[in-house]
Amino acid sequence: MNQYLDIAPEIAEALRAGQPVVALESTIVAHGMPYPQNLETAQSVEDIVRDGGALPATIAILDGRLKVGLSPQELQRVAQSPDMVKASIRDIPVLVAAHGNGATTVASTMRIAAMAGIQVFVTGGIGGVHRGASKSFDISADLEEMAESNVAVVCAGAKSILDIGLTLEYLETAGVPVITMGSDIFPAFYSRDSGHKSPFTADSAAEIAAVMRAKWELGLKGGLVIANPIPLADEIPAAEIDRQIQGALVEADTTGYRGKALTPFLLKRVAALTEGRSLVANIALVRNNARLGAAIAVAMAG
Ligand code: PSU
Ligand code: MN
Repeated sequence: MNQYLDIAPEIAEALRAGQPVVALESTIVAHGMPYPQNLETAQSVEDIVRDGGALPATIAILDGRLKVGLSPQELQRVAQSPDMVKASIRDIPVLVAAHGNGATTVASTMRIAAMAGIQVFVTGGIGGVHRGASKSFDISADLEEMAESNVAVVCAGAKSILDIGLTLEYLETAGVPVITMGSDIFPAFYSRDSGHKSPFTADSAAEIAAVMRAKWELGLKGGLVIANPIPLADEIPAAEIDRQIQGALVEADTTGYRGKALTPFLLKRVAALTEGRSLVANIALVRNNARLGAAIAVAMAG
């Protein structure tokens, strides 16, 4: 086992026994939501995964150790301490060498989950190709990682702060199956309809698990995007949130937010401009994803 990895005993044992485990990221906790909603959401997502018959393994970098499975105190630390670096792939070796603290993005959570042997990962939304990427070159490392790590990422699609069409193109190039649960339309996080067709559709966790097994047994390297549309009752239709997203994008541009600071800035501004409505939707969709992720992990173990 990797000398930098700390797998919580309960999770190590479950993995050895082939029992279902679901990885969870920590950037969404440290940089995606305000305190205390971030901590409450992280705890409730862990509970939902357990209720679904799987073990939750929240991933973060603490004191330079790659942690798989956090204690309640460690989760609290991720949710509250101001020194949690937003840690993507490039940050991993730097934080390890400096004994630093990092909240892992989708990309780095996937990589660490794969190191630990976890095949299912639940999050809110994935990073992607930013609008205007032809000039800024801002394409999330999440997409590169999808071609690298054998992990299925359950999400509510991609936010329309991104160019969703280009994000889907990139995933096609990287050979990543994008499967939407129960719909032939790819979802846009707060909204069920991104205006883009989903490359594939599935109607059950078992069907998704069958594709995962086939992919990896064939030796096809890399991940899958499992898009789970936000429940209808929690949805903010695109037409109702587009104006705020546009506003946030213009603000980011004029105030010079770019690089790794851009996504957290946009999330904060959209939450403020919708007077918290986007945060409520965000919490609902992550919880919904936790239910599906647990079901997929159970189907993979069965
Ligand atoms: N999208 C969200 N919420 C999030 C993120 C994305 O709706 O919290 C976070 C995830 O951790 C994702 C990261 O991996 O932002 C992408 O950042 P970047 O675009 O800098 O790669
Ligand atoms: Mn970026």
